[in-house]
Amino acid sequence: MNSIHRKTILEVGILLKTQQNFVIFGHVNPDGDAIGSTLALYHYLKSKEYNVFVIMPNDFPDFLKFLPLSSDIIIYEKQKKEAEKIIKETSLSFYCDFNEPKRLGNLSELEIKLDSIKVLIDHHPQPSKFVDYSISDTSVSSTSELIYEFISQVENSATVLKEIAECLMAGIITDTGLFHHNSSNPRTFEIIANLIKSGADKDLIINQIYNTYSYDRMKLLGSSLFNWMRVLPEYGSAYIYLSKEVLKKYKYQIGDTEGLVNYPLSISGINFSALFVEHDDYVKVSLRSKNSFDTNLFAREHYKGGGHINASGGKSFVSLSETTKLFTKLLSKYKSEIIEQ
Ligand SMILES: [Mn+2]
Repeated sequence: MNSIHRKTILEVGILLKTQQNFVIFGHVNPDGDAIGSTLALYHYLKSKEYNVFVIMPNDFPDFLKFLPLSSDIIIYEKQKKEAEKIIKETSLSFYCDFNEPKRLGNLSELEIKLDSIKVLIDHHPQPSKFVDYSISDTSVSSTSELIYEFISQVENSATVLKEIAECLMAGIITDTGLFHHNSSNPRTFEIIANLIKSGADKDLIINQIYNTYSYDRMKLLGSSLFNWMRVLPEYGSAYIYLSKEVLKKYKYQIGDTEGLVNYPLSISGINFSALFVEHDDYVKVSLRSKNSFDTNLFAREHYKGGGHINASGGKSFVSLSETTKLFTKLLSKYKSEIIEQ
């Protein structure tokens, strides 16, 4: 973490003491890092007896609901009036794990008009400038890692409250895919060590997140790999496509396709993987790579999305079959970038 960020953290640390009403926002379709980082900050500010709320644009997967106080999270889609009242009264807003207002989904218009002080804590590339304070660092594993740096520096302590440690551990574990990617910096493991010292039970957290599939989810995984995966060795690529009918057959719940996009990368010679999931008005696109092929650029260019080099997402607004056809066409254009690395 560089000295500019250290300075900003201390500035924001001082600023906290002058404010009372805080809101912490996460992004649409919140993942483990969005929930882990916001909830950890929530526990911290609550322990300081501030008036604080976490607001998400929409609901989050069940496998994250074991996290302490996750039931306090306000889901804008379900609790509009309550959320609007809280947002009006807030004097300081935190934005965690995203860096563009549009990632707030249906909340974005309402929120950005607000004249509260804005603090960004995030690790995605190319942040847009809409905040007063920015702790934006693409070199860390996750936003949860930055929240750890924030709390430990403001408190001047390497250990944190147990609840904070559990949330941050969940965020780091999910954003690195169990330390498969974005985790080659020794600092990440120093932080994990400090979280264990703080009382977080690593094995329990991994079991809660990864070993709590429903039988239907497991069958969806089997079917996805057996029936709906196409492997294109000539492009070093593979994709999985899931129609609404298939999702219905396996009683799809939010979070059931989480991690599915990583499976094709286990095939030798496959460097780039995509997952296409059909929704009512669009096809959700997830992209992963295991070399330096930049999925963030690919998602920005073709799917109105973005993310990181090795993990990105976006949307396609043509049919599922059209989406996979166009994708295959694009592969021939990117072939050398995907393979020759
Ligand atoms: Mn993240």
